[in-house]
This record gives sequence, structure tokens and C-alpha cells, in this order.
Amino acid sequence: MTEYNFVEYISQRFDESSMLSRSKEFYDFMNKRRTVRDFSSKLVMEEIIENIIMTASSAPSGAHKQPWTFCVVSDPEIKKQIRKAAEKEEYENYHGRMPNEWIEDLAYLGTDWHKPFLETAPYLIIVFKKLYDFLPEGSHRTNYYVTESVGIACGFLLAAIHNAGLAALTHTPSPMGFLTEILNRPENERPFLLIPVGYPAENVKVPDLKRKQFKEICVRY
Ligand code: IYR
Repeated sequence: MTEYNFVEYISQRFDESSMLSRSKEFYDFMNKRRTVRDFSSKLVMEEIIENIIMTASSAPSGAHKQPWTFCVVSDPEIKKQIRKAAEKEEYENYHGRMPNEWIEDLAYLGTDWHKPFLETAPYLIIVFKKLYDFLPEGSHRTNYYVTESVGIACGFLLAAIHNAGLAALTHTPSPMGFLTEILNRPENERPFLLIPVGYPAENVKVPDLKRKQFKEICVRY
């Protein structure tokens, strides 16, 4: 029988009162995260971005395939191309492609087809999901639960961005095929999420939204 290598798990243990305070403090901290749509162009240290991405890549994934690529764009020329292509699609979305119900649901966010943040934010992190991997000789190897895995990694990414004191926007221009072309990604990758990252603009305002109460989102058995 094949023997596989297992190593000791170094679990994080705290006494119960620390668990209570840590869980509450983490909730309070995460509950302060907000999506921001106006960014400062102030530069962010590369190493902070690297740490954030490595945090995202520590997420669990189907069969530990880590089926993701994080493209980090800071080149103004590429950002400009991305903005132009995204605005072209979004113009169509806001002028007929999105049904009225969707437009109504977005009204309170104050969004429209203009996407200046795609140029002002110092970094755009474009997350690609990898449907399969290439083996060295060119054949394909399947990845599993790709959407779930990459979704979880994006959650880690947003938490790490917030933890670093930076702001982000989960932007989903649709359709996103232009990202494959502009960034010249291989055929096994599909764009998943476009996340501008940076410091929020001075005095930035966010919609006055309320989050659901515990009872509304949790059912006990
Ligand atoms: N992708 C468009 C529309 C949009 C859709 C949803 I759902 C939002 O929560 C916000 C915007 C845009 O980025 O403007």
C-alpha cells in the first residue's frame, strides 16, 4: 500500500475567554470592511500586495489544486486598456443589457458605466480560475470545485486587503473575456473577478447599507 506523508498539525489553541474576545473582535473588524468605489492613486508597497495574495492562496481548494492565478496590474497603459474595454461592456449593460429590475436594485449604489477606478487605483488584481492544469508534456489534468475554491480564495483576499488597511472593490464587468485578451492568459484560465486595490480616496463616502441580522441569515436545528 502506498504510504503518504502526513505531518503534525500545529493547531491554534486559546482559552475560552480569549476565543470569545477574538471572535468578537474579528467580527467587529471585518464588519467595518466596505466596498469602496473611489481610490487614491497613492502607491502601495509591492510586498504588501504579495502578502495579500499569498494569504488568498492559503485558501482550501478541491484536491489542493489551487486553481487560481492572480494577475497584478500596475502598468498605467494596461490599466487604461482594461478601463476602456470594461467601460465599453458596462455601457451596453447600463443601456439595455441589464433588465430594469437589476438597474433598480443598483440605483442606491450610484454606479454607472464610468469606471475611473480602473485607472486611479494603484493596483488591479485580476483573479483567474483555472479549469484544468497543463502537464509538462501538454496534456490536461482536471481541477475540482474550481468556482468554489476560487470564491473562497477571493474571500481570503478581501479579508487580507482589509486587514492591511487597504480598500477594494469587487468589480465584475460583464462579459469579462477582454481580460483574457489584454492579459494574454492561456486557454485553461477564465476571468473570475477584477479587484482594484489601494487606499480609499480622501473623505470617500459609501452607501448607508445595513447588514442582515443573525436571525435572518442563520437557522438553528
Ligand atoms: N457590473 C456593473 C453592475 C453592477 C452589478 C452589481 I450585482 C453590483 O453589485 C454593482 C454593479 C458595474 O460594475 O457597474
